[in-house]
Amino acid sequence: MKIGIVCYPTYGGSGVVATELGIQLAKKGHEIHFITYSQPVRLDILEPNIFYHEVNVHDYPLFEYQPYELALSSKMVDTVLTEGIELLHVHYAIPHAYAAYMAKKILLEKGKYLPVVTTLHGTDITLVGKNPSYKPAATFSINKSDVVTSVSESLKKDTLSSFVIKNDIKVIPNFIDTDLYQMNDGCNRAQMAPNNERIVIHISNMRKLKRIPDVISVFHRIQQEEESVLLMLGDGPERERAEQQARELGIANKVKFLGKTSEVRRLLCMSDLFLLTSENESFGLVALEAMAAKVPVISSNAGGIPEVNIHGVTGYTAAPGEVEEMAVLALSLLQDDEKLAQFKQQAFEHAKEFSIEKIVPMYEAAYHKALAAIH
Ligand code: GMT
Repeated sequence: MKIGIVCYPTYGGSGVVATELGIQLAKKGHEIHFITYSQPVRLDILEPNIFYHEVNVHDYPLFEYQPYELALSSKMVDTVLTEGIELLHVHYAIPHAYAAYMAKKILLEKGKYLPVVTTLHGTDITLVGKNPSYKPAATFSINKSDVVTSVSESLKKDTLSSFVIKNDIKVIPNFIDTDLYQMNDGCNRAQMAPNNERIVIHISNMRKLKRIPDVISVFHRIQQEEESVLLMLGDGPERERAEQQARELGIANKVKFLGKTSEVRRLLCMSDLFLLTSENESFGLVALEAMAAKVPVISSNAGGIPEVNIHGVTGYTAAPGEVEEMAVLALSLLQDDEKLAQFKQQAFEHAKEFSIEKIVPMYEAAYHKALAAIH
């Protein structure tokens, strides 16, 4: 199949999933055309069957806001016609599903029917999409997609309760290549924990909905009873406040803010426990990444997280904001070598349920369904 993939090419989870999906589909022989405003970070355009088409948004002094959707629709039309693309798969509804609908209408005028598959990822529904400024357009474009998928049962439920959706929504969970997380050269724990402390880790874009102060509070409580360090990976608006909080609590020497790093897998490899305290999270791809690296997860039970982090098996969950409960659960693992080893293995085994081999064919089936709609 010749497939166009549209996504946010940045570090966000939806972009990561879309890029990995494109790479895996290309390996299976499909021709994959990424249509984005910059090259997706994890994309190697020299790989066979992978093509990249940049959306150019021209600056014009009259515009306070550049009309990105227009440029995207135009690029979709142009790429579909010149490359013979059979189907578009857009990740994150806003504004991609809307731009795809416009492209579809333009192409119809030219006698070409273009099926559109829309994958809902999270805040496109739970935060941005619900906003009255976007809701009518988001509802309309989701309903106009030929096939709609969501990354968790929880997100499907949220979508159906917040929007009037006429389409069926197929749940296709995110996936992971567990092989990538097996470090053959060993994990150099001493680099981060010279005194053999436990290593706790958090990774996010540090926005408000991640409840970053809770991460620091949970760790503050952990380190009172167990020698440990906290690795904070990623960056975002809540980082400065968290650094301040760590200083005020007198634990700044134990909390290492490492920023946006490409060493995520090596840092996960040396970690004992992952913290994810989000207020809302449709899936929690980062929790799955931790589990693939054999790191159990202490998380909130928000949104789709419990579909990934199984309470009492791959880690533990508690209601968002239940800092004390999360800390006690974390300590129950960190203070028991045998239990920690067992949870590490269980986390890894469960991560394998989200393998490429299991999930990618589900997308291929969705494409066949969308294509069948033409006839
Ligand atoms: O909202 C975000 O944090 C970004 C968003 C994205 O587009 O990267 O993440 C969402 O999609 C990820 C991939 O499907 C999920 O793993 C995240 O849980 C989800 N984020 C939220 O729901 C907050």
